[in-house]
Amino acid sequence: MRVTHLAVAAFLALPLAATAADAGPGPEPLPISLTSVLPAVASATPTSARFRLNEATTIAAGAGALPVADLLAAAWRPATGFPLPISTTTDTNTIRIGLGEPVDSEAYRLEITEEVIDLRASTTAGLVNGVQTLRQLLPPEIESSTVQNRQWTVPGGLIEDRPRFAYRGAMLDLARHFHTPDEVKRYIDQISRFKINHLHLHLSDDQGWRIRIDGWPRLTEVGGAEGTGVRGIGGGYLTEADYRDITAFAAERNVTIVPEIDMPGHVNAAQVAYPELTCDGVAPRPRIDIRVGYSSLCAGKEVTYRFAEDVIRELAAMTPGPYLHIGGDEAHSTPHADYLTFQKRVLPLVRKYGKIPIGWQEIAAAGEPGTVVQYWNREVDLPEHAGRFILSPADKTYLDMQYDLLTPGGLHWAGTTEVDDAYSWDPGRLLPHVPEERVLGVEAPLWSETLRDLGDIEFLAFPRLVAIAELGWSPRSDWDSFRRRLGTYGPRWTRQGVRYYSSPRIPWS
Ligand code: TNX
Repeated sequence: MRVTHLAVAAFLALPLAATAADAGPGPEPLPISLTSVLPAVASATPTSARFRLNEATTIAAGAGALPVADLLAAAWRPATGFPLPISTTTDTNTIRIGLGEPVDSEAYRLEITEEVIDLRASTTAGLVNGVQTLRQLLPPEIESSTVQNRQWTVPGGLIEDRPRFAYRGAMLDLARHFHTPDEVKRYIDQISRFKINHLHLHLSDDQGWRIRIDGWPRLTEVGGAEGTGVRGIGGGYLTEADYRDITAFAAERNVTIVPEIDMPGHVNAAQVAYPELTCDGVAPRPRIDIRVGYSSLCAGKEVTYRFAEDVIRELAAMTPGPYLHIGGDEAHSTPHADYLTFQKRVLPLVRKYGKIPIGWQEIAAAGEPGTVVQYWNREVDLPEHAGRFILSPADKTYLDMQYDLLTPGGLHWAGTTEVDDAYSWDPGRLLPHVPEERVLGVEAPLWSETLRDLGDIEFLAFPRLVAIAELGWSPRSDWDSFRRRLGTYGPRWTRQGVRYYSSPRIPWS
């Protein structure tokens, strides 16, 4: 579904002011080619060859490539109606998928001739990346769930591609509003198409606790009950089985789940469930408003560290990925000395259970080596020595910022963010004292204070998340090229029923 700016303005009966960037119809959308892929590929050499997909096309999967072959077949069978059997023998009229050459762990090489499509990578992650590229080389009708009567032609040539940054992330806040496992999976499927390879799940906050912890069952019995969440609409939680199902679904798409438990602030829901986690032992009232900075764990009580260790141990045990995020943001009611005491004890616990700690930028003050720092706000102090970074500048990457003051949903405390704002920055140069080598990558967080359903998520994420994906993946950025390529993606979202924001800055086809 396409929700236009005009429709919103008409609904509000407001005049729609034209801005300079809206001017004119803009450039023509591009035809599908090796250079129309999102995010832009590192190198493409088109030829005039065409591979024609038909009834007899097969997929030949080499050793270890079967799950990736399945992913491609499942994506292409519904709209083509072709059987696309998966075999191990190679022939002509075949899509060959195999582990081999390109050495960079996420790189791939995709060659398309009249006779074969040949996809190679040294890891399954690289193969998944290649499949996501290949999917964009068939027309938008390929996204239909029913058979489309048409020719299926893949443009020929060679793509050699690899990422600029290893970490390309999205974040979804399940605490302010719970999103069901099916919604989370649908989001994973959508983001993985743009080679986003991490999904950070914000699992706890003042308004709710969304992951079952066996040793502390009231966290979800109380903190995940009906009536939790902003305005009391958005209860629910993930069981361990739900969480494992989500991580497995994500892994098939080369997406690593990064779980976050926010501490020592943003803990009101935990304290409602377990009043011993407050300094005075008195249960606070449940909160359904959107204020921040009022709750804190008690750095001087031993139960605090038993709680933190139990949660970290259980969460680490269910998480296959290397990272565990422990929040650390906006702890305005934690005295600074207590904040440092707390983090110096808790960050090593993440290591003890085999994970690399990540924290919001405030955590850099703890000076704990090996902690990945997630930058989000230029108003918050950042010590120069801090190690590796994930970049989430709020005024560029926060998907919950409104596009403009007329678009529905979202907040605007960091300003409004149109698609070109999200695209116009360089992760290698954002922080003057942080050279590109220390940037692990980028992440686009989506906070859920104003979100209800999947449509709300999609409207704020798309198309801006694609801008962040391209900054994270592609070797260089080019707004004019990006907006033209993005314009051709609209019909794909429409076919999938994705509710995207039809930005006036983009020449949609
Ligand atoms: C800031 S960013 C927060 C969140 C809010 C968000 C709303 C950060 C580390 N903390 O608690 O949900 O703004 O945009």
